[in-house]
This record gives sequence, structure tokens and C-alpha cells, in this order.
Amino acid sequence: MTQLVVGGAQMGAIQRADSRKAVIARMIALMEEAASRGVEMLVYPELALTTFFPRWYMEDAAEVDAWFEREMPGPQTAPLFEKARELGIAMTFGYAELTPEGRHFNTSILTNRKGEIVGKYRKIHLPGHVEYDTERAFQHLEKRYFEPGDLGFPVWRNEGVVMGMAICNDRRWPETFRCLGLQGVELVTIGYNTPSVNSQMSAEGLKERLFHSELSLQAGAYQNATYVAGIAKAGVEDGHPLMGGSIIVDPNGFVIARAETEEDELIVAPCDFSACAFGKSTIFDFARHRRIEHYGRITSQ
Ligand code: CDT
Repeated sequence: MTQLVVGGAQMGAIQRADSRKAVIARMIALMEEAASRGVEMLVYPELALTTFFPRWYMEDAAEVDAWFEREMPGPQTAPLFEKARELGIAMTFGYAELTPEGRHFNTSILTNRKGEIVGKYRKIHLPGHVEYDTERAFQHLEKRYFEPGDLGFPVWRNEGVVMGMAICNDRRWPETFRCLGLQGVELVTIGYNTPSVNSQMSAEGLKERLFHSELSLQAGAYQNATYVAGIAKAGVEDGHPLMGGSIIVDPNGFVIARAETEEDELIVAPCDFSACAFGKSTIFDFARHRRIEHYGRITSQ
């Protein structure tokens, strides 16, 4: 029976001018608070090290690449890994990855409690568009700056728990959760940056966006009998509001921890992973109940 105290390190706004050093200092402060509350596994947001730069249209390759990390850990992120090792906290966070071959991904990594990287995920469902869109209230250029992830949806047994990662828009796709669920996932970690308003539909505001996020995270948890931690970057970044709404959900789909602010805020939930077994062996016993002979359309179109 494995138990872990899971923390969600929601982060408030990161401005375009904020340095990596300043952001890492905030992440370390959240980690120290997490340690004082007994957290053993800490989840940070998508693109945790920078502002949500895909809202900015850029043509200059060097300007774009400045938002990316060429190594992980690198000189600026090493103090975060050192602190995690010192405090014995496993963690996951998102960042923009530039590979030695010059490929660009929206990535998250997973570490164990010794500060060693045990897993990497590259975002598969990239929302938005490639070119400047004059019809939008603001830009969402993930398809311009990243290529779709090439690692699939793996899981890792980390600290006794089967863990998988997804990133932001991935949470809206049941296929994400089912790919992880089919591998027995017990904790899905998902960082996100979600604008508080829809750039193409003025009627959709904060209330609806929070609802859709919770709906997706709760359904994913319940339908795959897994804990889910959905953790936001929130607040107003250079005039552009991102919603908060970070939650941790149990394997029955109930919210067991919830952020109240749009600032740096820690949420904490003790998780008993034996609670995943009931759903996995009854209503969501995939081996007994799935009817894959009728699911071909899902992957053929
Ligand atoms: N970062 C990210 O994936 N955000 C998207 C915004 C969708 S609107 C283009 C999300 O699904 O929250």
C-alpha cells in the first residue's frame, strides 16, 4: 500500500521581463513550504520557468530560442534540483525544450525523491495556430513554436506509484487519460496555462473555462480510477489573464484539494494509492469490459 502526500505548486503570473533566476527562487519558496507541510511529490505548471510566451508573435529564431532550455538541469535550474534532493521531494515541472538537434517541444519532466530525472513527456495536443491571426483577441502560437510530442504517453513507477504526465490542452482529450489508464496509471500530473477568456468567443469567460477544466480532470480521474493533479500558472501576465483553478482529484472523481487564488499557492492532498484498485478491478476493469472491436474509428480517423 503506497501513500504519498501530493502537492500542487500553482504559480502566479510570470512577466515577460522576469528572469529565470527570479522564477526559480519562487519555485524553491513553494518547495520549502511544501516540505514544511509534508509533501513528497510536488507538481508545478506547464512552462513553469517563463511567461506563457506563445501569446507573443516572434519571427526571429534567436528571440524564440531564448525561451527554451538546452539542458535539464542547466545552470539556472540546478538549484531547484539541489533543493528537491535536499528536501527529498519528487517533482514534475514543464519547460520549453530545445534538443541538440534543434527540435522544439513543450516538455515536462518527472524526478524521484533523489532529484534524478526518471521520466520525460512532450506535449502531444498542441492548441492554437502557426501564423499571426488578426481575427483573435490575442495569439496562441503553440503550433508555431513547438512540434507535437514524439514520446507517446508513457508511465513510470516512481516512488512506488505508477505516474504519467500530460500538459494543459492534453487534459481535454479522453484519449490522453485512456492511454495512461491502460498502463495502470495511479497519478496523472498536468500543468497548464489557460487564458481566462477565449480569444475567439467572447461569451466564454472564466466561469465556463474553470468548469471545462474541472470537468475534464474529474472525468479523467474517475474513468481511469486514478488520482489527477491539474496545476495552473495563473494571474495577469503583461495584461493577459490566465485562470487558476488548480485541483487534485481522487480516483472517484472528487476534488480533494483546490487553489483559491491566482497567485503562487500550494495545495496539498495525502493520497492513498490503494484507492485506485477498486475502480480498476470493477467498473473500469479494462480487460473485462472494454470492447475494442468497436473502437477502430478512434485511431483510423
Ligand atoms: N497551454 C494550453 O494548452 N492552453 C490551452 C488553451 C486553449 S485555447 C487555444 C488549453 O487547453 O487550456
